[in-house]
Amino acid sequence: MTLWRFVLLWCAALFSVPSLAHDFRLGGLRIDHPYATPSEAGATAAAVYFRRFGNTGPTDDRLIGASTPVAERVVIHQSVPNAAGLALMYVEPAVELPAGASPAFRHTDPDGYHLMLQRLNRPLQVGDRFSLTLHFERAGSVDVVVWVQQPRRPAAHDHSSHSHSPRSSSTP
Ligand SMILES: [Cu+2]
Repeated sequence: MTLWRFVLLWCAALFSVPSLAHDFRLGGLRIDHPYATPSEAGATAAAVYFRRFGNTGPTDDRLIGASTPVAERVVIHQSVPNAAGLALMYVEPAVELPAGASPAFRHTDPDGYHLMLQRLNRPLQVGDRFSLTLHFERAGSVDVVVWVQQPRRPAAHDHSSHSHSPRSSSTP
């Protein structure tokens, strides 16, 4: 191997591999690249997403909650687009994770889930990282690290005027 080629490979390893993504496992549960969008000025809420969130194991499970030091409360939200194309948010008690399932959890999924951080202790800025503990009914809990990023594509739903409607009181 020439020195030049060695240097090129070394640079590629240094700049391309780390820091593009991160992922976590708990048994058969896979949590790929937890990320949050930066909080808007004055906002007290922010949303956490996952690039991929799935159950690759043989046992059904459910995500039943989460907690983080950066917010007072974390709730599970599902957005459901209505006929007018507006995403309505619903609070869900859990995310079902039957064996083999990988529910939509990206910010671009119009009908996906996200974790809503409520009453933030501090604003979330691009480049921040914070810990989040996910609680599963069977597998127990796992700590993940959430990266705060400005996504290239906007979120499928807007959190600046976020209402937390229970599913039973959805507007027609
Ligand atoms: Cu939400």
